[in-house]
Amino acid sequence: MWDNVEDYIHKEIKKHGTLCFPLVDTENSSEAACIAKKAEKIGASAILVGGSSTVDQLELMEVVSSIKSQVSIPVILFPGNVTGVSPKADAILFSSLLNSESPYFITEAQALGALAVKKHKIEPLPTGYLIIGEGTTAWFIGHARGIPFNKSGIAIMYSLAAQYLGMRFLYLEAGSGANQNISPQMVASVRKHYEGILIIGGGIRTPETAKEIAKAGADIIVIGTIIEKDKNWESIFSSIITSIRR
Ligand code: 1GP
Repeated sequence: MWDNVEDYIHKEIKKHGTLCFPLVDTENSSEAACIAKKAEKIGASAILVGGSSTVDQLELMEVVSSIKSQVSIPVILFPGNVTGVSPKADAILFSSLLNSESPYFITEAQALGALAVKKHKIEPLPTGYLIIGEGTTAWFIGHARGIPFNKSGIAIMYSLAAQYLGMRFLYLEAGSGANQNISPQMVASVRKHYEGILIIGGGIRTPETAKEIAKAGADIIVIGTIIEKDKNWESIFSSIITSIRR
């Protein structure tokens, strides 16, 4: 069991190497709980709930409560806006979209949401959020100036800035359902400089890709679309976990 989600994540990384967090859709609470339960059984270390298009807070609350009733691993919010804060969650990726062109996604949404995080005693995990590439929902909604996939140097600059600003988590995001995942080369370049917990997500669909990203230095790999769209997701998810674990 765990009291503090950040400590738990560190211990899990020490134990297993790279971890896998499924990102669960907020549209259907009974299905979400069932998916989360299966994912825990397969080996997920935590469940992420949210995304850039989560806007219905009542639905989100139901989904978080139903997942909480089914799993014993942490349920972590992954907000794309203030509407992504929900009372029953254990923790929140309290993120700043560092390469947004809109101050709203860098500090304003965070200020609007902060008191609710405190009130509901949700553990904040300070996270630098960086969008790589363009054309995805996260990129569009977040007014991101996407870092080109082949510009690892720019990703390094932002990653170090996140570290120096005290962000203990860094999420490199290609966007849900992205055609292209973040390259292992970019992950390895960032890994050389960023010392916190490195999360990679977007467009990862195969155990082979997940393995390369893990080997390049990712601490956590996020898998969303496969779980939502692929009937065979349990077997793919299981292979991904096997391929990234030490
Ligand atoms: C999205 O990084 C996550 O925020 C997961 O991406 O849906 O492409 O797996 P996919």
